[in-house]
Amino acid sequence: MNSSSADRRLSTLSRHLAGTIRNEGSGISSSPTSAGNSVFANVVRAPEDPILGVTVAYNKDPSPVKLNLGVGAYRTEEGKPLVLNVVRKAEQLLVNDRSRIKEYLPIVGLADFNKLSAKLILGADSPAIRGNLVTTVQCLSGTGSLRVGGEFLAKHYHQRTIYIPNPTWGNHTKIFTLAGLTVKTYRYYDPVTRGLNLQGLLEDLGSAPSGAIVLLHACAHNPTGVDPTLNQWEQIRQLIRSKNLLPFFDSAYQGFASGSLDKDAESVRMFVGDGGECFIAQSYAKNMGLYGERVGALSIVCRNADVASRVESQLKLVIRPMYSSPPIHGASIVAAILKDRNLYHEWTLELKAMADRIITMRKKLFDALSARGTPGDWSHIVKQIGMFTFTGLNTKQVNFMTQQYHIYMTSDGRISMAGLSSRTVPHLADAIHAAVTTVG
Ligand code: KET
Repeated sequence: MNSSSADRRLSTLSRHLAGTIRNEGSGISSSPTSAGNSVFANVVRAPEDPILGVTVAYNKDPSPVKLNLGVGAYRTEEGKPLVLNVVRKAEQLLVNDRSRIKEYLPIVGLADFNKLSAKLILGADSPAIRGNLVTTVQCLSGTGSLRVGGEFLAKHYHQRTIYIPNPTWGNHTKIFTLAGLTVKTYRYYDPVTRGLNLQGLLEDLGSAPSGAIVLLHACAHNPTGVDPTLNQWEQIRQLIRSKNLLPFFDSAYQGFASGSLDKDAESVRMFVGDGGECFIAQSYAKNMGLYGERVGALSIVCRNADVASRVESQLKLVIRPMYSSPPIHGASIVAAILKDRNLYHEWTLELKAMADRIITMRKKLFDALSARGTPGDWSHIVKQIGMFTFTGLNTKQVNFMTQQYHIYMTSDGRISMAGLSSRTVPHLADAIHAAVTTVG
């Protein structure tokens, strides 16, 4: 899809979200008292979410061989969800501490959690943190952090257009549109090379209006698994700074790309290191396995400490009427782990083990397809980074794999490698082989 057709699709979607497109013939129901007729009789059934809806379909399938490779959620070799040992330990510490209470947190969340989260993404020795240039607020995981950042920008920033990569995580468009921003896309992925379209990216950002916001995936780009090299990041940084564009990082996979927390933060640190301003949304869903605890943070790096503190005062006005203050449990787990040397070290080992298991799955799937002589070049399976493989399978092939093999994945051909195990690789390889050889 080229950028202009992607933009047309976005503008239709944004009118949908704003509620200005209605079904033919629908109108406000005449009277709430008319017998047997609901005042909501005209509500149209919404489609399932393109990612979370895959799990809904999977749950309905009675087949014993079914496999859910839709949502990006880590599974063990046994195919089970994983609670990290270090998380269990931290929870035990919290439970044993009788001095802990359940009072409301402040609007901005748990102070320790905020400080430690900024340190985790920016680095322990970050001059921006030392200079009090960073304001961090605890939010409802990555999604909530993006939304709070989006709402703040729509209210206080002069340029309301945000450029997101094409393709990107499907929820980005909805989050930023509903926050009140205008969403446009920039070229990112080249399906021919299955790599980064750096030229297209630089051209599109080069022609963006001065000041426009640019959404960047800090690492492990979802859904493509294609990240810029450090050299390419540097070119992107120079362009963004020279045009006064405003970078907004989505960091949902720190530690999951390379297995190293510091390495996966290099892109962000490069931008913060130049002294310019930037936004960062962090999620602990994947790297601490805290999915359902909804724990994340929004950091805004400002030019000076006074601006940072005024920005924070306005973030509170965004948060208070939205959900008042964030939940206490998940953030307490994260803070307990980040502040204790031993727990932190244990976390890095468990994180590395998750990242390594995913890399092993990549090798196994690649070998299984090679062994079957499946037509095509599958080297991207081992080259791509992070939780997902962007297979290149089309929607028809995906549907075929779901119907014939009970394998569930998003219709764009993305598979969550974290949901795969040694036991299920052969089944997936059989399905891909059959899809490629029988469905065009
Ligand atoms: N950013 C990206 C790039 C992302 O992939 C996700 C989740 C999030 C933010 C938000 O995660 P949170 O749980 O709010 O911290 N992605 C997976 C789950 C989902 O779609 O909700 C996914 O793509 O499968």
